Amino acid sequence: MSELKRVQGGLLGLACGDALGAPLEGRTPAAIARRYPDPAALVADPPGEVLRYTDDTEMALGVAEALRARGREARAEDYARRYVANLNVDRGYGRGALMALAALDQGMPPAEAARCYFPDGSFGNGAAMRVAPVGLAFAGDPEALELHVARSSAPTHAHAHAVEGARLIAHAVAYALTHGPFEPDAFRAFVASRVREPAFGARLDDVFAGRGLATGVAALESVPTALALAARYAESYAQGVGHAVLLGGDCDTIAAMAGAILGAAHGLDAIPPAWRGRLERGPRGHGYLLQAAEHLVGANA
Ligand code: R7I
Ligand code: MG
Ligand code: MG
Repeated sequence: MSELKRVQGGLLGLACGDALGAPLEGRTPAAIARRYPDPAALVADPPGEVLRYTDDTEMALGVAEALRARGREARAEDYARRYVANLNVDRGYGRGALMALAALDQGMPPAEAARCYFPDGSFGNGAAMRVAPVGLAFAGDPEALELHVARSSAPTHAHAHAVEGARLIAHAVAYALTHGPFEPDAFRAFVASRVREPAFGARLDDVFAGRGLATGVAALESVPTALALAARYAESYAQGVGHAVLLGGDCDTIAAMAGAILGAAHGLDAIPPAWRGRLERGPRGHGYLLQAAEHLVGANA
């Protein structure tokens, strides 16, 4: 399979997970199970004629656009400019993120803006939910990947947990792009080898052993869950993303993160047509996402 198909799978995989989870965000698994007992039900009857993405995809597009414009020269200020320019409050941002974006818009430097609402920096999953383009662009260059995880996170997320979540998702996406369909145990070992924050190591031990899939908006909760689902359903994009959506809670984001990983592993054509066919059209919809993926191939030059 071509690299382009995998990169497109990563970006569209993120957007489809986000848009499928969005109408069910905040619900309990039991409430969701009444309509959707399994992923097959989500394929047969997606939640909406049009699947509209949220802040997760809108900000991921910002990351992709900064990379398209500046390549490996992209700085925190370049990422910040895109996030601010793209902001559409209808897409449901976190409240700390909204405050940081307002401060950036007023000209506050990224490092300050990221602490203007939560003084220790947000521990939300906002840096992780949007980071996939960094993993896609720098899959063969872990040093550049780390640098651009830091730069793309900086404008809104200063907390060590938020950045660690973004690091792990970016590395996982890069692994999927490089390896294609992967062995669950090899993927788990790779992710564990990238951990820096002990709290994440402990959480990953739990979820990789099948204990307690947390669904909260904290990076420490939702990032390990997305990684565990990507491992457990390594053989199928639809199963992994479907099960992420069925979890409820912050399921748009968990499905976006798992979707980016499994989409990069299996490629664009593994996304069920019932999902991709309903993804919103329009100037920044389906076609624009495909185009953004094309520009990511080679953004690392
Ligand atoms: O991280 P962020 O961009 O939010 C992303 C989430 C995803 O689920 C999206 O789909 C969207 O729904 O929002 O936005 P933040 O506001 O930085 O963090 C998200 C939430 O985490 C905050 O609104 C808080 O509820 C919580 N949070 C904190 N609470 C107390 N103290 C994050 N950091 C803190 C903190 O330091
Ligand atoms: Mg969202
Ligand atoms: Mg969310």
